[in-house]
Amino acid sequence: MQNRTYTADAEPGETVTVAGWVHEIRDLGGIAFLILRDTTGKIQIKFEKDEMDDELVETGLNAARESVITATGAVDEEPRAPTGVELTPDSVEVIAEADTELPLDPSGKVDAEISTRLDNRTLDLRKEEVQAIFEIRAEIQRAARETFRDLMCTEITTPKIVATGTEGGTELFPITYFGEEAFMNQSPQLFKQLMAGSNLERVFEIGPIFRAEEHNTPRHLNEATSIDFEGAFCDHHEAMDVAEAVVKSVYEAVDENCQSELEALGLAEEFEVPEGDFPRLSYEEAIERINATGELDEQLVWGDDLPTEGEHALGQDVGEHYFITDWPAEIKPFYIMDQEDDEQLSTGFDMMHPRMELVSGGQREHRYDNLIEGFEAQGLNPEDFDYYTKMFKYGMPPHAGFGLGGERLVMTLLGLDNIREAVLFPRDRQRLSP
Ligand code: ATP
Ligand code: AMO
Repeated sequence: MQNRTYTADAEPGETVTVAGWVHEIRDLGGIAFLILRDTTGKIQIKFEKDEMDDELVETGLNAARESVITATGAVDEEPRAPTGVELTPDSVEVIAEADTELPLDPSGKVDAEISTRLDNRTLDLRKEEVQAIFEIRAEIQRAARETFRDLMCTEITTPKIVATGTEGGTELFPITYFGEEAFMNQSPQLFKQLMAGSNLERVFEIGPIFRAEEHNTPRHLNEATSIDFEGAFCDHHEAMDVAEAVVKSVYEAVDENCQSELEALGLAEEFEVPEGDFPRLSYEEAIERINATGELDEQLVWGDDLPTEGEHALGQDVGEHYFITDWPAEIKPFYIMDQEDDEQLSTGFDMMHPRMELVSGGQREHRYDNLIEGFEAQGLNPEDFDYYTKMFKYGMPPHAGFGLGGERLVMTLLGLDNIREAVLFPRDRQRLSP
């Protein structure tokens, strides 16, 4: 819209046209105020009934809440106005009228259930604190991209419709692809590895992953955003360094560039950028510490995956981001390399937030024969992965990488209770639209 001024840019002494939604109307009798809201904030529009054209007053004050309007007039300083300035209109135009009955209250005075909010995301995102989550999410992705670029990585986009899965057969969404069976991709794993073997060497991707998780939890989605890294000539220690650098840079960027959003969420005081190196515990140490907390009914033994309560107990114990390294090889996928001096141990690692797992990664098996054996050991037919395995015969360097859950990063950074808060239109067992 030409000549439009954002409310945050409306300076005293100017005559401007603002455009946005009717947030609130306060009619005090002789004087009334319409609060107009746009993406940058709000502005008070003053109607002095005796001094203004009746039609103008009527147009402004009869507009239903959440209608879209424009108003043109002089901006003046006004200490009593919420933002210290107000606009006295010469004209007001209703551009799109809103129903008087709304499915949820964007002013936030009346709470709504999460399902009502997700069904009406447009209205939900008119709330300052919900808008703030998505402004911060965008900043997180921007900062992650910048850090990867600083670390010499090239951003890639890999296919989401694929012929084979990699992260366990039960969690695939099958689709029909011109009469053939295909799947929605669970992870860019194989493609990013193929690019680590190309001259790109160091790559990253921020893109969707699809997982047919049957269970309904506050930290699983059926469509999530994965922040993936893969680097040639990297080992698992270097991949952990990259994961740590990315997570820290994201916290720093939010701290530096999102203070008003943190304030809208009531987090400005408590928000902290992680300091110091993230501790790196071995799997063995992790299970010992979990057992020592006495929080689990049954003691964990070597080879067990960490149950959710175990992750919580350890998270409380450690109290900051940390890595778990030296996992048993048998519970890590085929593409993770075993340790050279002990085949029982893998080079796989997880990065944990005290509340949950954020990252999985490791050094990859780049030796052709070992890779084929790994497929067979996991019950996969290596021939189905020929497009991948054959590239390991043409000069595949050692490489390592990780996948970082984008929504879990937003969720843990902001202390959100439910991962769905961090997605515009979440996909879960119950939810396929909007
Ligand atoms: P009139 O001026 O026609 O007699 P009124 O008596 O309703 O109308 P005021 O007494 O000026 O209006 O104000 C009513 C209330 O609105 C008061 O509490 C006053 O502090 C507040 N108020 C007045 N002008 C502004 C303004 N520009 N911004 C915010 N609050 C205002
Ligand atoms: P993994 O399966 O552990 O590893 O996934 C990596 C990270 O992605 C996030 N994540 C999810 N977030 C929300 N809902 C889900 N259903 C979901 N599934 C995963 C988590 C998890 O830590 N290919 C490997 C990564 C690698 O080795 O590079 C992989 O996909 O935060």
